[in-house]
Amino acid sequence: MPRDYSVFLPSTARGETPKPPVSGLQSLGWQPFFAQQISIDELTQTPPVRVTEVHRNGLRVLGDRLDSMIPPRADATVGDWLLFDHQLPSASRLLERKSLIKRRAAGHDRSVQLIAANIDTVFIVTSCNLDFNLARLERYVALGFDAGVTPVILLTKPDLCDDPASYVTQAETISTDVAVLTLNARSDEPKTKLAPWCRPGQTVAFLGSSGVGKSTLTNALSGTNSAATQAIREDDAKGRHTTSHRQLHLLPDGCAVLDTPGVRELQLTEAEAGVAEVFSDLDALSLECRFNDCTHISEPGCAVQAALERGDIDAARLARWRKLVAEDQHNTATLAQRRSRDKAFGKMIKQAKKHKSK
Ligand SMILES: Nc1nc2c(ncn2[C@@H]2O[C@H](COP(=O)(O)OP(=O)(O)O)[C@@H](O)[C@H]2O)c(=O)[nH]1
Ligand SMILES: [Mg+2]
Ligand SMILES: [Zn+2]
Repeated sequence: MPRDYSVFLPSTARGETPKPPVSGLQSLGWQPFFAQQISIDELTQTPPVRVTEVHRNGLRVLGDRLDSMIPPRADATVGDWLLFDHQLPSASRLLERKSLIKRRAAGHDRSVQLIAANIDTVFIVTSCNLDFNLARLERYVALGFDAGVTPVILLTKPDLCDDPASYVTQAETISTDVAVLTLNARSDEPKTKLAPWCRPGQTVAFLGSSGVGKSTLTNALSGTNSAATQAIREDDAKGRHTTSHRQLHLLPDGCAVLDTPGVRELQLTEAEAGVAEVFSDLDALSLECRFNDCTHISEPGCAVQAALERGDIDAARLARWRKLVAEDQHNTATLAQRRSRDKAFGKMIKQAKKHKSK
């Protein structure tokens, strides 16, 4: 039976009268959450601008009749709001975020990489083919929950698949709080099927592997070809990276859409709450384990193992949960170590400078 998706929608989409398309700042995604952070004086002296493009050599910021490039800064990412300082653009104040999508940076450096800020809905995109992977979807959903964003799972390429419904059934096991939709990105379906989330003043993002149709979906929503797309390899369904930078596409009806390059490796860091939300049943069980640091492998009094033996939970899903928890804990701990090391180093430099100036 198809699920009733209206419960997942923002209140304005549940049959209330739609507001007319927005203008000015609102069409960039400006919301009361940001407005309440600034005074009228600030608003006139340092107008709000949104980071709409992130390039290696700078950030493009857009505001009400304002379009500028500012130097790159490590603390800002696409979707962020800044109070634009005309005299010294690099000193523009960063506004508090409504949501933040981040991951552990790829490679040996365990630092955090900011993916996008102030996103309302994240469309987690995969295809009805070899790209489909339950563990990866769970990872993305945990990331979305943890970021404070509404995750929605999109299954593309149903037109190239004999049995799209079987993918839907699998994806729906992830969480009862996440809508799952199939849609042909190359048709007119995206505009109608995604309309409930792509409302005026909203910001949505597409995340997923290369080749699943993120740029095609972006183009379908905007009605343009501003996002470059490319065919995938037929043998393993793998895509190639065509989208090289992160960019917010502003739609005429006042929704902002973020297309992202495919992410090869997505590791969670500081996402404990998000993982617990996806696996809320297992998380609740673990509270009943005798030891509070139970790893749920062979400890006596383990409520999770007991549930497994009774056949109440799925062994594969349990294994995926344990793997994600371990990964998140490991990355979070190394990140904390790194931060305290950096702090100690900063202190040492400060003291050395003080000493020198004496
Ligand atoms: N038949 C079909 N092709 C699709 C669909 N979605 C994407 N494609 C094709 O898949 C390829 C990769 O799409 P692209 O948007 O570049 O993927 P991205 O890497 O996620 O941005 C392109 O050739 C698209 O035309 C779909 O739903 N059906
Ligand atoms: Mg792309
Ligand atoms: Zn246990």
